[in-house]
Amino acid sequence: MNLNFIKACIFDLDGVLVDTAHYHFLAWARLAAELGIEFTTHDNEALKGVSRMASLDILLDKGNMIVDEDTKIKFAERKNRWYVEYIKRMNENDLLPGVEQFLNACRERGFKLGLGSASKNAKTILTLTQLVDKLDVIVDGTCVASAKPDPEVFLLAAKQLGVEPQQCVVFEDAAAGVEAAKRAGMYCVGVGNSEILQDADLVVPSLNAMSLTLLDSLTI
Ligand code: B16
Ligand code: MG
Repeated sequence: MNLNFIKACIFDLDGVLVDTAHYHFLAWARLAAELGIEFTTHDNEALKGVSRMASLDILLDKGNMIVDEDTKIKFAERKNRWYVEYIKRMNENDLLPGVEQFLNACRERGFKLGLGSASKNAKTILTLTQLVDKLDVIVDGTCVASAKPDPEVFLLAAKQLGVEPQQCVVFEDAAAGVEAAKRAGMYCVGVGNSEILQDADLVVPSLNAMSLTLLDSLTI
């Protein structure tokens, strides 16, 4: 069976459409340094696609730190203030390679297009990079109760797009996101490192390597 069943593409934001993963890392590393916790780019992999509070839990665990809820909220707010400061100057030139071309090709093919992101800053980023009008629905961290790897964000995007989960392809850069897509019953293209994204149905290094011809040639 080929992938002719596809009616919609759902894109993760950080690491797939834009390189905000780097700014998340800078902000978490700054908080970690303040707290005296060692934090490397390798540690950062576990935070990708994971919600802000879950990311903080992972960081505090790494430092063997136990703090109360109020302190956690203050830490998360501090990290977010730095992150928002870093992303302020983003514009359409910050889209990752191949994004515009692939979105346009999907649109011409008649696919519905959605966002499925854990970020609560997604609308700000989409506005700065002028992507808002290119998407039919935007489902982000402000719309769901359970974060990735829970499939809620992708199932809600499919529902809002008016398609069945089995008719969707998800593009994801994080292991937690791949798990969420597979649990949603969707075809998943991993974007990035094939070792980290080994549960995806297909892995490409970036959307630059993605085309409708490639999608058409796939079989499951
Ligand atoms: P925020 P995605 C995720 O976005 C990021 O990958 C993850 O690193 C971040 O912690 C999460 O959003 C929450 O982001 O702090 O902006 O609400 O990859 O699902 O688009
Ligand atoms: Mg991501």
